[in-house]
Amino acid sequence: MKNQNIPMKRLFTSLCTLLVSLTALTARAQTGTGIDPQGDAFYSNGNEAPAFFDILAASITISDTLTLTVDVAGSLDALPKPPGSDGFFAWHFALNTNDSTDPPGFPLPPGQTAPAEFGVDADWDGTAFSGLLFDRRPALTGGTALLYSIPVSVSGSRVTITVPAALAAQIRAAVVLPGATWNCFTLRGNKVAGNIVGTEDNGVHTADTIGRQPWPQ
Ligand SMILES: [Ca+2]
Repeated sequence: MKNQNIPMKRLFTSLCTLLVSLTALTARAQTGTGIDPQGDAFYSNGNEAPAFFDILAASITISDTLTLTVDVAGSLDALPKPPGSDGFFAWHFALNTNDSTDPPGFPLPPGQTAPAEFGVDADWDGTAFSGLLFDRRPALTGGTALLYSIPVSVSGSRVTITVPAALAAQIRAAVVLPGATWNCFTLRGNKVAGNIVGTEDNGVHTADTIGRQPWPQ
C-alpha cells in the first residue's frame, strides 16, 4: 500500500499545482464593460448616424494582451466609402491611464490637450480595416506620439481590437489608480496629410459615445 500511496500523493500534488496555476491565469484577466442604448447615434451636426456607428456595448479585457470590443446596432459587412477627401470611419477607445496628465497634440492639433494617454482605433478607409494604437505620453515632454499598427478583426456587428502583449505591458505599467478610465466613441473624419486630426474643422464628427468608465481592477 505504501508504494501505491506515493504516486497518488504525487498526482494529488500535481493536480493542486495545476489548479493553482489555472486560478492564477483566470484571476489575471479583468474586464470592464459599458452599455449604451440603441437609436442614439447622431453626428454633432444633428444628422442621424448609421447603425454601424450606434454603440450597444463596449468592453476592455486586460490580461497579457488588451482586448477591446465594440458591439454596434448594424452590420459591419459591406460598409460604404466614407465621405470626404481621404475619409475614414473609426471605432475608437480613449485610455486615460493617468488622470493627472493631459497630453497635447496627436490626434488633436498641436497644443490642444486631451486626458487620454493612449488611443486604440479600428479604422475603415473604404477598402479595409486597420488597427492603430497611439501612445501620446511622449508629448508630455516635448516629443511626439508613437503610433503602432495592431490587429483588428470584424465579424457581424462586432469590432475586436487586440493590443499585443509587449504594448499591453506598457499600458498596464502606465495605469495610475484611482482615477484611470476608458471610454469609447465612434466617428467619421478626414485624414490630413495621412494623419487623423480630431477636430470638427477637419471634418471629424463623433456619432455615439460610451462615457468614461473606471479602469478594470
Ligand atoms: Ca490623462
